[in-house]
Amino acid sequence: MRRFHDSAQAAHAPVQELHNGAFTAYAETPARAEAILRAIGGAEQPADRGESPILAVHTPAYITALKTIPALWRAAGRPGEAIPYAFPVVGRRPLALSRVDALLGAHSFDATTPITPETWGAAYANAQTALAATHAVLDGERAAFALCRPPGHHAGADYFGGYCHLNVAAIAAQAARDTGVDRVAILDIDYHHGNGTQDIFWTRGDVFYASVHADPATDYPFFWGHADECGAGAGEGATLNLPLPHGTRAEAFRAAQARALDAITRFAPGLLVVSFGADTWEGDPISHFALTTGDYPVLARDIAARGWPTAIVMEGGYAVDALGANVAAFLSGF
Ligand code: SP5
Ligand code: ZN
Repeated sequence: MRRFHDSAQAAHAPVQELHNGAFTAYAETPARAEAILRAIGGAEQPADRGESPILAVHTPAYITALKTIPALWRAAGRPGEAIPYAFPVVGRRPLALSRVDALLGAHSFDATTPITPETWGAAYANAQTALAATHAVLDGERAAFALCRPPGHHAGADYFGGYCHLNVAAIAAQAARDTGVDRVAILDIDYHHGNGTQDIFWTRGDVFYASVHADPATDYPFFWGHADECGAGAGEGATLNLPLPHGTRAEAFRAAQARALDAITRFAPGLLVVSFGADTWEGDPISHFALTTGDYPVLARDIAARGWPTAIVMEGGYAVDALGANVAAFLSGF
């Protein structure tokens, strides 16, 4: 399988995150990608397809914010990484404020995702990696892997959060649409619900979003991913959420994934994007499912058996010592 990664993605490397009321070591590290790269035996450098496929998903104001926040943060006299702390809760007027803290809050939904001077460049390279895998599939590969890092599925059209800045799965899906694929499906099997992906395609009937994830009643991102969220307008019925409880093992996860695949089969996509997170693994330090390394080829074979051209983008997975083996196991199923 062709696989893609750009070493420029490693430049985004925050040192700390706000977690349970205190700062702890940042879980989403460049070492994650290094471990995966070792296990899969390297990757191709992606071509540079420019900003337009990114702007097909994200708003210009948001992209400008990602680029300018680090300098504004410095200009405000702050050391270290830019971290939002005040948010315009639902229903506030959309004020065009320029104070860096207002800009941070207006373009994020949590305080766990620091912005550094290197973030934009790394996020840009990350998007190119997702696009490279997508175009490989559009050009005839049966499946291709984008070693994305940072992850993407928590990022919306105009907001970051959950370690994500650019929604690589959405950028991949939109690129396929813009290349003439009529219907694209996204299967999200990261431990967490992909709130950003859901939001981006919420009112669209041309991109189906199905997610198997930890119940947001107990788990981040809490405010999205409940079973009754099905899309709206032209997108009604094109979002499917399958929340599962702590302790979920392979049998229940596989059954939920089969439900998602059955719904995607009815949708009949021309291309599938898989948001793959290995944070469903039993030893993940921030998650509570119980999949084993040996379960990943089984899940992957169930997906591959449906026969859709498939672009796989990397999302979460924080047990760095096991991450390479888990990703290699999943890819082996294709
Ligand atoms: C893509 C993805 O998997 N994002 C996950 C975001 C989860 N954020 C909430 C949990 C934060 C846990 N932080 C642990 C810090 C350890 N030092
Ligand atoms: Zn996750």
